[in-house]
Amino acid sequence: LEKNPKVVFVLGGPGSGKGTQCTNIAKLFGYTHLSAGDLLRAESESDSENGIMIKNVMKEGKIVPSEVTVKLLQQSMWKIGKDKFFIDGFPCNDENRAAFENVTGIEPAFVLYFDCPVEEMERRLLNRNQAREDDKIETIKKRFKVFLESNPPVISYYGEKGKVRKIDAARSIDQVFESVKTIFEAQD
Ligand code: UP5
Ligand code: MG
Repeated sequence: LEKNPKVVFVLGGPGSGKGTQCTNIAKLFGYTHLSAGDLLRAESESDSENGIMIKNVMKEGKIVPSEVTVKLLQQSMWKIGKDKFFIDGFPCNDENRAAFENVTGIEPAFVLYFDCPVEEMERRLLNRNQAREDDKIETIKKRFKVFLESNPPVISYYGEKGKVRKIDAARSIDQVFESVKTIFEAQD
């Protein structure tokens, strides 16, 4: 790519609605939606050398090593070749964040942060279709623990740079969508 694409990180706990909102808002504002979790799940199903490792890490609700995730994200952006991306579910921790910025040279334009109480996120994940291996209650609890430990440093890092747009994600899908839309109308 001649020029780095514009990147918006979309963060929030498991079940906060990142994927749901990205799907709707991406179309509206001409972004390409990349879910780090989806890329990792696809990679774990392929016969890549990292497949088994990724599967095991995800089953434990832990964070896959940065070099793997950053490479997948970077390759996807190159392959797709568009100029505006939502990166959903990444960076999970400060190490992810630093690795992405160092390797790609990209700083996000801003960070959407879906703020949602754990009880509501748990309800949503348990109500989902149970198709995802990590939507079992034991793994859900582990994902929450990792999120609560690892996400605050990322939010404070970008918060200090004035880049965090926090959204109350505990409301209905439509209400959250309206808030997200307002943020993009103000930015774009
Ligand atoms: N729903 C959505 N919005 C709702 C609303 N406002 N009101 C009521 N219901 C709502 O939504 C979840 C469910 O809630 C759906 O059924 C939806 O209809 C409903 P969704 O939009 O899917 O929420 P999302 O925030 O995307 O939740 P997800 O489960 O995808 O979150 P995670 O962050 O846990 O999952 P992700 O796929 O990003 O990561 C999975 C794993 O991959 C991680 O645990 C980790 O092991 C690994 N990973 C890494 O190692 N590194 C990374 O960088 C990323 C992931
Ligand atoms: Mg998701």
